[in-house]
Amino acid sequence: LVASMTQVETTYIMIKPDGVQRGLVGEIITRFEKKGFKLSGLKLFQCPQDLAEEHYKDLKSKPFFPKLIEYITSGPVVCMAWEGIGVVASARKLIGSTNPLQAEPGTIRGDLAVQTGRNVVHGSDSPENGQREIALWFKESEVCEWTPAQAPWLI
Ligand code: FUP
Repeated sequence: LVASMTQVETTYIMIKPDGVQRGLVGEIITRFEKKGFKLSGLKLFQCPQDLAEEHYKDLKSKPFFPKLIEYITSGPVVCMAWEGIGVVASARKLIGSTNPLQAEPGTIRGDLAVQTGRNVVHGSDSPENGQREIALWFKESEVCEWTPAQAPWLI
């Protein structure tokens, strides 16, 4: 009943360079697939400086901003768009707290990371930011509209 009151949304999820370097791509994608969300965009991508700065523009005044940009541009990231009922908030739960030492076991950061500055994955914090970030990281032609060829158990 709660789910039926919740909107189908899209969120931007990104496996950060440490997640790629550590070979965690499959593990992280699997968690979103198993939960029941639908992948609608996916690419490995070397992020340029200006895109990293635009993505994190709200954090521009923070002391850690230069290090954050250096980290995000340090190697390829995996850009993903995921769709589903309440996916924005649910993905944040699957990901866990920003500081991996405070993230609950069972979450991606709780299971796989130890440092805030190396927290392996990003997830949009609102449906509006989900739309903004997908438009920022993907060309329109890179996002697929498709229907799973099975009974719609999840939506
Ligand atoms: P989150 O939404 O969990 O990704 O967290 P924020 O938007 O608050 O922060 C974005 C990124 O900035 C984090 F993933 C890591 C980095 N960060 C730091 O490096 N130091 C901090 O104190 C806070 C955030």
